[in-house]
Amino acid sequence: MKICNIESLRDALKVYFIMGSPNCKDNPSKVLKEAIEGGITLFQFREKGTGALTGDIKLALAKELQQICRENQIPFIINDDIGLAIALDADGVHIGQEDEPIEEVRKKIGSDKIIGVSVHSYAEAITALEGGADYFGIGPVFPTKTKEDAKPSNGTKLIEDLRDRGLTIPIVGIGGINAENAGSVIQAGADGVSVITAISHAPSVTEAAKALRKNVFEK
Ligand code: TZP
Ligand code: MG
Repeated sequence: MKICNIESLRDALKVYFIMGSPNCKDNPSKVLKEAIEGGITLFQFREKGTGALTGDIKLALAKELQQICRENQIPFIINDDIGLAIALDADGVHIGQEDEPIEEVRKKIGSDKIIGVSVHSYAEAITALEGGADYFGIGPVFPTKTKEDAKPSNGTKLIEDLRDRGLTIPIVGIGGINAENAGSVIQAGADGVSVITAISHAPSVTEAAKALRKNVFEK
């Protein structure tokens, strides 16, 4: 689904579901369909961690999940793997500080694609902004066990700081976010919340997505 302007991107980021096969207790396609039924607004394919698929099997899963997103008009973003994003004509990529510089990524994927960047400081935010980032991912807001090399959690401080300094770029919080604490992330100035386990490990994926959505939209 093509996102044409900053306000439609801001809306699409509200209930941002991230996963790959290592995060799923059930078949990833089933999990994604259930999450869509619960009202997620964007999906990021992040095939990382113990047991992550590679090569052709990763490609096949990415295609399958992208097709589900297409059928439901959900933007499909790929974590880190720029080559895969180009091969699949994904809607965008999400990169971290350890990935290729944003200027290089932009050259490769083109001006009409979304680039999200993980930032952990004001300085990183400015560099990403100058490089043409479309949105920031900020976290871990709360403690998380999902990302092996995650930095210590830092609450909503940086989100508030960037807003206080006048940055209007779309922002999503990440890390340990669930339906109970999502409202505080939005109140701090984020446009949306991105979650892995709060949805993928929930007893009911659909209900978890619904609860998250409710708390984001109510703030
Ligand atoms: N980046 C910072 S924290 C994190 C990532 C990818 C993991 C978020 O996972 P969860 O399960 O929602 O805490
Ligand atoms: Mg990365």
